[in-house]
Amino acid sequence: MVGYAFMGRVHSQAWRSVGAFFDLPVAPVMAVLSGRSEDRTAAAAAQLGWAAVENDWKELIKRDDVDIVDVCTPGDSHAEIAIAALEAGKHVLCEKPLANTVAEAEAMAAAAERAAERGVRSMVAFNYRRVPAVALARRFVAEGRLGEIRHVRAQYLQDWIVDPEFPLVWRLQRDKAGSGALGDIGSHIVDTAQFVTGQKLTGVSALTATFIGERPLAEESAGLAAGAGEAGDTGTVTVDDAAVFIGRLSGGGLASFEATRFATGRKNAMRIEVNGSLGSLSFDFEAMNELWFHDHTLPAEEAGFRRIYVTESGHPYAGAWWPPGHGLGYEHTFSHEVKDFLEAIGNGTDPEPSFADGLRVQQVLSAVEQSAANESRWTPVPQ
Ligand code: SOE
Repeated sequence: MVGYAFMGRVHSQAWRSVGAFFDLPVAPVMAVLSGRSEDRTAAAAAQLGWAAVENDWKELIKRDDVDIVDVCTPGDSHAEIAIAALEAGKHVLCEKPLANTVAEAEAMAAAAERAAERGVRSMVAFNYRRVPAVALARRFVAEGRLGEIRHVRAQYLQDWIVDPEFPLVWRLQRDKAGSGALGDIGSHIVDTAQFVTGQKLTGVSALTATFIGERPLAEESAGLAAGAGEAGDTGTVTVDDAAVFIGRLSGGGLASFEATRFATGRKNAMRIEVNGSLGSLSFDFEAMNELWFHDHTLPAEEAGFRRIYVTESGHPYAGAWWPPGHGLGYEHTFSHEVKDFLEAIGNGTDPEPSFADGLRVQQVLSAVEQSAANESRWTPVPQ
């Protein structure tokens, strides 16, 4: 694994526990953790359960005891690390968004395609696909239970940077993160909308805003929280704080998206509602074990949204954990992600979402930025 901050910690938890809950064709061994700072990487490896440490990721991908590279760094290094690892014959799991630019994502998707010919697998870590309720939503749509999809309403609402004194962490710097709320959390709802409906976005019209332009400088951040810089020093926020956009789906339906870190009171409200000719689905990550379903084929007197508590053994992923009714949390989505990845490696299949899927999300993000820079002009997404 490269990187050990928030994503590195939650991925470590997944690698550590997945084998205890799922029957896997291959067993993960947590071999090496890589990070630039010698002390901090050693401390993280000891805490998270990695056997060895490399301070240069290039050394990590040379090692014979490494078969899989898990990229948990900020977006500015995804392309270089992932491509080098694939070329070295290592399977790659890469954090989202896949890259900071479409050009990087294209290079990564091309490297993944070349590697796949040699049986080397790659996957981008859109973990919310692996929330049991989201996977169940996908199942309902695929089974035709919703009929024709007319609307998708997707939101990702957080509030962790409302305070103007919150420091300029890497997620607020374009050179490191690529974009702001758009890439960090908007990418999740674009992927989730495309995954649940099985359709692609064909074009968008967008608005973005940066509400707080200057922030105190941060110490190097270990996740979302960060220490303050020298008193009084500030730096410029170079990304969006919020993005709102509409889009058309390949099946003809209409979609709307809102990604913001300024929705006071909303902590991790990743929400999606889908309306079809035969029914509707609604999900909110803040109640992640629930999926709401309206069956429009029922008599009007009986129909209405009802809550499905997605903890039954027949529900996606749920049966591997606790008896029905004992819900799951954020970390489980990552266990499901590495489980699916290891199964694909063991069974010799290509896992999803692929780097090509990651590239398609990147193309949507880029279209959103272009539209927002051109007074919301309608911007097609390359298909
Ligand atoms: C921060 O906005 C963040 O940690 C994202 O980077 C993650 O992808 C999301 O799961 C939670 O929020």
